[in-house]
Amino acid sequence: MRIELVSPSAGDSARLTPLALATLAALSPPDVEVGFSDDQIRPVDLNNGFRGADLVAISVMSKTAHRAYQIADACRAKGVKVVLGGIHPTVLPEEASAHADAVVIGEAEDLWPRVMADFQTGRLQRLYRQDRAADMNSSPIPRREIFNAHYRSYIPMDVVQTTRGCPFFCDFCSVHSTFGNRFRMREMDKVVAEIQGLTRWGILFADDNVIGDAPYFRKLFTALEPLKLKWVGQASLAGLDDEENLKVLRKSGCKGLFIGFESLSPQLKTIGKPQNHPERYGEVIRKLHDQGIITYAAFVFGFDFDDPSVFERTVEFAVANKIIMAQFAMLTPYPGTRLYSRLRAEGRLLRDQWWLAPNQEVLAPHYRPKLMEPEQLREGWKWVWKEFYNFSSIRKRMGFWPALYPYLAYLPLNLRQHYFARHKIWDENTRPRAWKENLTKK
Ligand code: B12
Ligand code: SF4
Repeated sequence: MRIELVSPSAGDSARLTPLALATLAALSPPDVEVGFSDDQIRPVDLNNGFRGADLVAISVMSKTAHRAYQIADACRAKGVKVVLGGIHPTVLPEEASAHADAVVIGEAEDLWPRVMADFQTGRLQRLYRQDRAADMNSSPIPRREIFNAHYRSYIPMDVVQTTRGCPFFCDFCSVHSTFGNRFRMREMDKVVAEIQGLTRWGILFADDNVIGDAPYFRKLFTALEPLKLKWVGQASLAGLDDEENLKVLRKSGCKGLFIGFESLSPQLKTIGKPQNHPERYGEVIRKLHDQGIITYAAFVFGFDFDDPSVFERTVEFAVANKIIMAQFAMLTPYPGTRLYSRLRAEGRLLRDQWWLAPNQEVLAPHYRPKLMEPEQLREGWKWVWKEFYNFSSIRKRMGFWPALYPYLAYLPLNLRQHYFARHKIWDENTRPRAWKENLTKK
């Protein structure tokens, strides 16, 4: 029997190996042959995909739902059975069910072995629902060899997860409602053993907040010190005031942290993010830079307290504080979030199921902001990308901070983002590069 694990694409995104699918591979019975397709790297041929597969399993985020359903429908038209799982089908199982033979609601650790057993005995069910949060220690070491065929196409980092869940309640986020509002940790020995077997240049920790449980984080990352890792991860501002955490970060080889600053407004608590204190952002950035850790800052535009002056203020702050990398997003009402329910109740959604639109990127925002028109939000967002990554601000942000080495290391990344800002954001050229390459080759 052969299964095909599929990562659908919705546009160019960071080329990182999808950990969920390596986990599914490891949870599959050993006698099952496992194939893997990454639609971003080699676009799935809808007329002729996955020959020889008995079952196709697709991992779906809201952003990739449209493409995932397209692939699923094409497979089913050819008589191949399809299972959908991941955050989007977990939140909207009925919608997903219209495109699948089975939908998995929740984490795979307990459910995937059941799906496989049922499929093998011809008793596949329509829905599989998790009845309790998975025990993180039941998660096997992911079978990363499924990525070997695309080895060179990925950023040379292995993706590792140490915790799931988040105790915060940001109202635009799906994590606390889907993965629970407390941290679930993996046993340290298991994490260390997994990392010892990795071969790529660095590691990206897929935890939502790698320093979230401070005692666990300190113990684990101190144990990792002898491995001389280079790693990046995501962290909440809540633990970055703590000097001890900063020291552990530096000593364990942390090179950069993706941090949800979200906004410079003091009204952040109204969206469930009281742990962020904008008046202290500058200090946190400086402290991280002093430890040689770059800040990859995430900002969101379009909150109810954002007026059109937000764009210029944010860029000014980011350049003045020498933020090396930043990501800017328009507020997006993901299904299953409090934000989605509220905007819907207020009659402010422009498209209830925006994720089903093939050109959702170009249509965004998908709701009516309070203090500006939707077009102002879109134009302001585009302007920010262009402004932050233009050559003049790259020069101002990087200088020779704090030494020549980081300058050399991060300049190419900024130049790449300069290209991204101009072609993907400004010119609205949103289709994945590989799709075009494929068309030209034909
Ligand atoms: C790492 C990560 C990324 C990486 C992805 C790397 C990669 N290739 O996998 C990068 C940085 C590229 C990324 C990008 C984005 N991300 Co992201 N990301 C995450 C993060 C932090 C962890 C995901 C992860 O790897 N988890 C580890 C694996 C093992 O767990 P898992 O994926 O949840 O899978 C488990 C189950 O869901 C299930 N499962 C998953 N797939 C399948 C499939 C089948 C068939 C089955 C049976 C089960 C199953 O089983 C797995 C094991 O239990 C999550 C937050 C989170 N906690 O989930 C956000 C998250 C998934 N991202 C999110 C978003 C919004 C984005 C972006 C749109 C951001 C942006 N503005 O660009 C982009 C979209 C990328 C794209 N594809 O176009 C949202 C998605 C919300 C939604 N409703 O879709 C999340 C939930 C964050 C949030 N705060 O809400 N992301
Ligand atoms: S801190 Fe991050 S993961 Fe936790 S709820 Fe807020 S945005 Fe989501």
